[in-house]
Amino acid sequence: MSIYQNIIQSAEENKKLLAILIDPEKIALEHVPHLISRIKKSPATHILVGGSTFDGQNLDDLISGLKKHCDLPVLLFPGGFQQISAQADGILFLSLLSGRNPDYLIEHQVRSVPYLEQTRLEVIPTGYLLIESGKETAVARVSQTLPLSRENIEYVSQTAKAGEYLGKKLIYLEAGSGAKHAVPIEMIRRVKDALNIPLIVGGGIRSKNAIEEAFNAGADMVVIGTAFENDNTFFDV
Ligand code: 1GP
Repeated sequence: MSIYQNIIQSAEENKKLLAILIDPEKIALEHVPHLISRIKKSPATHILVGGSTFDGQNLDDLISGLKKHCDLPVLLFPGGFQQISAQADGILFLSLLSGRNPDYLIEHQVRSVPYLEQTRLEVIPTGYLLIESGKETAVARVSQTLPLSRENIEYVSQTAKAGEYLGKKLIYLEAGSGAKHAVPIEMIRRVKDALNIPLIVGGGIRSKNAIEEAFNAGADMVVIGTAFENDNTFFDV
């Protein structure tokens, strides 16, 4: 079964998915085995790898290290076309639909094609929506785009639906790594209601309670980066 089919099936069966995001700039290769031992003790179902400012150096080594010690699917979550590795299982092929910068809507995607064609990565078209979160995030800074207002849920919902109509297979509501405020619960609920494709939510989620709330509102997958980065025992009971 493909990674995407598995996400669809889980969404249909209301089995919630949890992804741990690894920012390659924040992990030294020698720490990968320890990191993996912690991930294995967590409820994670997927590993995402990527970052807004990462230049792609040593990405192959990092991902083969992860794959060597762990069976979870590894998905690239690229901040740019340099972040492609054939060692991963798939790629969230992101288009920043909340922004109006053509570089992040299509240019990076075009430039990634020669790299992607040398891999067997499962490519999952993903509409990526940056939501205002109380402070400027790396995604906004690097992409030079404005996030969508937290107040205008209708517009966020319309943007997500436009992504679905454009053929995206997933929608990712992103508050940004280390966000002050996570995506509002009511926004998750309304976007989920509007969509017929699975919904990923991430950014600024720092507690198990917040994970549960996002799931209950309709997130099919929640992404945890900073909270696990800061405390590898985050998921321990
Ligand atoms: C960022 O959604 C992810 O792209 C995770 O964010 O680091 O705040 O958990 P955090």
